[in-house]
Amino acid sequence: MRFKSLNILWKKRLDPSRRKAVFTEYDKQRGYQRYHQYCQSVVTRKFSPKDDMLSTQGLEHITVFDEPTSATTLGSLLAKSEGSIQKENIDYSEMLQVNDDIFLRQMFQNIFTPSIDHKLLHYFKSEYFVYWFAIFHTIPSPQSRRSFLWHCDKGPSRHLKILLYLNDTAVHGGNTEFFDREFTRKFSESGYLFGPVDARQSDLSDLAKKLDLPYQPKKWSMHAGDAIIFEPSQILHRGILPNHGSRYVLTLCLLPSPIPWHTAFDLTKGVGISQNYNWHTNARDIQQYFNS
Ligand SMILES: O=C(O)CCC(=O)C(=O)O
Ligand SMILES: [Fe+2]
Repeated sequence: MRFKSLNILWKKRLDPSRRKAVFTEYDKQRGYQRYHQYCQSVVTRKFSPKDDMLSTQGLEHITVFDEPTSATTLGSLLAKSEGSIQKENIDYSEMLQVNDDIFLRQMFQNIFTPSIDHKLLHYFKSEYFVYWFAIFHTIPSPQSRRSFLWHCDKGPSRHLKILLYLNDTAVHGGNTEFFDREFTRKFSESGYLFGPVDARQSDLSDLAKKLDLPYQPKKWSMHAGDAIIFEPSQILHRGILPNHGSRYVLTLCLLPSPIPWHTAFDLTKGVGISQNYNWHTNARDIQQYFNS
């Protein structure tokens, strides 16, 4: 009897209809698809077709900074940090608060090199902007929770995150693992995606086996200045906690934009426009920041 009710409870946690429900909510009901189409309709820059890994698989490992630039950037962020925010119940990670607009604008300018800019322009087929950014400092901790267990982020189907490692995997032992878009889509049949946070797992191999899917998570040895660009709502991912040092990761959340990122940055004073990293209830409200 006890096992039967546990089984029912578990089944409830596995629900294949959730993926469609999430994308219907964000893309259609909250209007993120319409907003994206609007951004595409006003793009003036030209971009040529690309079949890079980001387009074909939904994730790509790139080098953004060389080692010295990464070290200088991290040093400046630490020096400029005016404090940190720790989320409730998360004692292994904090977000550094840096408010120097001029420094941040230059930092983003250094990140959005012509080749990365073109990759993003091509991915969105529109301009893009930094919806929010955060500098995560994570320390060694024995127990993986939340974003350190397998998940997809809730949100529109077409948005991107950049995880820019400011120090080396070798220095801390931390990393991030991923499955590509095709695996994640097939795996969605298991009903695991977008389940309750407390049902997240560190090992999906049993569920993958039931679906006859090869279980080969991707990860790269992240050197200081390396980044992963990925579609967080369509790509299963999980952080790997550091085990012998501090891990510093700059996370950027990118959305399509009707105007280039630097104009958006100037209009929003560089703070990003998402309140507490939450999605706007209606994507129409994002446009108002750019009408001036
Ligand atoms: O910290 C990590 O490696 C993963 C973070 C994550 O899940 C996210 O930024 O969506
Ligand atoms: Fe995530």
